[in-house]
Amino acid sequence: MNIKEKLQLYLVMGSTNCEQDPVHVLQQAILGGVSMFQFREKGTDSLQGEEKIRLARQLQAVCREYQVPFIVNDDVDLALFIEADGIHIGQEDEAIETVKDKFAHKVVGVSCHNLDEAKIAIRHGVDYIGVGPMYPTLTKLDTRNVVGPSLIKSLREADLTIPTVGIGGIDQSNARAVVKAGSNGIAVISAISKADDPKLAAELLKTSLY
Ligand code: TZP
Ligand code: MG
Repeated sequence: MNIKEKLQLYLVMGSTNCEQDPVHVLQQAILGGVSMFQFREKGTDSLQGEEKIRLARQLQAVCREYQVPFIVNDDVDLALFIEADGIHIGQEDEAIETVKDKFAHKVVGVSCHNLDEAKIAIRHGVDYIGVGPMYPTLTKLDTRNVVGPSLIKSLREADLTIPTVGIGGIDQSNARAVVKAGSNGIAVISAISKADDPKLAAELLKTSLY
């Protein structure tokens, strides 16, 4: 898998982010150019237990149909149980070492908010890092301070070549700045999940990158 290419347009989403059926949103988004997907089922009213597993499997099936990598956020047990293509963890989640062991031949991504976190993630051999928030966002309430595209620029200036995706408040108007700073792509939630036409939203985001 060429992870740098897959990171170009990374959709992150769970049921609570959607105003339409998540399966429909994902399918349309992939038709519009989404190249990687992360199932992130979080927040009040998020699905639990069997319902969460059922939705995960439905979304995974869509990803398989279009050969889009299906990554699970945080939930190591779910990712292993349904044999996801990988796992994405934050700094407060399970330790990178143990996650790397459990996902030896799968994709492991880690959220980083500064150079030191990025260096540690790289030392542990992660496949990619998510860097953010790029811009203010209302989608995740417990975000760190906005770091902006300049953190990605600093990372590249420090010769960190790890596949990198920016996240947080990214839309058509600011996506290009993230890639220009040296990111391999953008990760979005609301810019696609809340769009009336997720296919068009994905197309416009993709064309806004270069
Ligand atoms: N991590 C940092 S910001 C963020 C996450 C999950 C939320 C991104 O959502 P949006 O709607 O693309 O700003
Ligand atoms: Mg997390």
